[in-house]
Amino acid sequence: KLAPFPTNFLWGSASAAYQIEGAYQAEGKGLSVWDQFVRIPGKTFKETNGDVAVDHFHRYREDVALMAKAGLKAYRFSISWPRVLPTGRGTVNEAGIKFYSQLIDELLANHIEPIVTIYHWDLPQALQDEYGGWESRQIVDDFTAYAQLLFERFGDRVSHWVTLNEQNVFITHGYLTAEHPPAVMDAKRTYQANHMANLANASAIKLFHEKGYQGGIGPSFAYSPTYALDANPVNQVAADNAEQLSADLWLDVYAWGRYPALVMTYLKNQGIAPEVTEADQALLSDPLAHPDFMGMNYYQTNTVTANSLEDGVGLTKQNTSGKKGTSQASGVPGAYKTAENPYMQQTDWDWNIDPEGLRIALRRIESRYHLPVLITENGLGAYDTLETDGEIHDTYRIAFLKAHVQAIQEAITDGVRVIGYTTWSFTDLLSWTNGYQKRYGFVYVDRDETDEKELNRYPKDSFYWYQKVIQSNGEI
Ligand code: BGP
Repeated sequence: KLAPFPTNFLWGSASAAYQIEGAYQAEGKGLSVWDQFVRIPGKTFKETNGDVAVDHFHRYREDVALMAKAGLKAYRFSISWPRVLPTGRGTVNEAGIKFYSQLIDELLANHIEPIVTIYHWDLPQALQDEYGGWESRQIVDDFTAYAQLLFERFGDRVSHWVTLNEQNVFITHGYLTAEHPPAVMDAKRTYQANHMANLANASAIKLFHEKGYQGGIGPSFAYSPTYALDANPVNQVAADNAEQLSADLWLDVYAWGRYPALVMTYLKNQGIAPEVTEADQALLSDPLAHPDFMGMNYYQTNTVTANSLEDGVGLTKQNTSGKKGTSQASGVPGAYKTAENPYMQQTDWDWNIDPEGLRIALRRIESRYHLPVLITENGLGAYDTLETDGEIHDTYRIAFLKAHVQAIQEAITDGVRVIGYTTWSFTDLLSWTNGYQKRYGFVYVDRDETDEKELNRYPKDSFYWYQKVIQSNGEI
């Protein structure tokens, strides 16, 4: 028999500033690295960008009204760092503060709890230009000061804070595969920038705890658990390699403040290990710098086999075309490479559909780190069709979410403390490298520039399904 969802379970949805707000130069906002990156020809899918996005900056009241209609208990959104601090530090843009303050008030007035992400990838361009952004130690102080500003201005009304969204993604895509800004491909710089991000995360969490702000704080990690393709022992070693290199390398540092030993040995052997000073280690190990919950974004699992050191498969970019079957294997030579799992189906972007993997991810975080989990993202990116009557029959999304809600309930029954589930996403929004065609929302947003209904909102069938799930506290 399945255990019920806790009565205060945070049923919600999520978004990120750059992907929804638009108004990229409005009311004193500074530019972010994404505002700049999308202007480099050929850098993004079909040259789309977030200049207008879904215009949430001007339509937030309408969006919150829809959230209230859906019955959301929580809404996770991010604050644009350059909207509140246009040059990254120093002078505060009060108009930016006012926007988020009004958004928070609007949510609370509708009994929706704000979950605030401090950093969802839109670094102020000024900090990138001034000292190289995440590669410099200066970022640790600047990020902490930025976080403190938010705690001071909004801390009385916000009780869940997410420090960094998917550090594992923004660092590896920014410095290893060059899919995100600053589009570097250099392993040594990757792990150095990653170390700075670890320090920034720890420093902001420590400050939050030291100052005694209400509520809890934690990072959000993009977790894709790994399976070995089969019982061949060499594939089991490959799966262990992948799990350590793609999960423990981040999660162990967040929860315990130490880098996994085998990963450090591997990075040292390759000459790409970060430099960890004694002061760094002291900060990372400080219990005050450890999270109150683990935020987890879950989309899929990976299945791997062994990968030779000499002719091994290396990193490859993702399928950003939306043409099923166009992705290739990727991996780390000498460690692992991805393989097709015969038990799974894929989305049009070749992401594995695996609800059981969510249960596995939840169980592993609870049993390894003894932390409650806030599922900060999960959802299905798909093509949707707006019918002439304004309806969207996204049965595939309902099926996907149903299976994942069931997996969460199974994990709760297993004993995992899951505190909430904010699906990706509430409205449709910009997918960083896939443009607007890959849709995740409960609410369809018309992005057709040729028609006067552009940017109009339409609840999809999944909107009404989720409304019932929330009303019944988890009946799918
Ligand atoms: C996560 C990000 C989100 C969102 C989501 C979907 O990695 O935190 O911002 O974009 O993935 O990914 P995509 O847009 O590539 O389909």
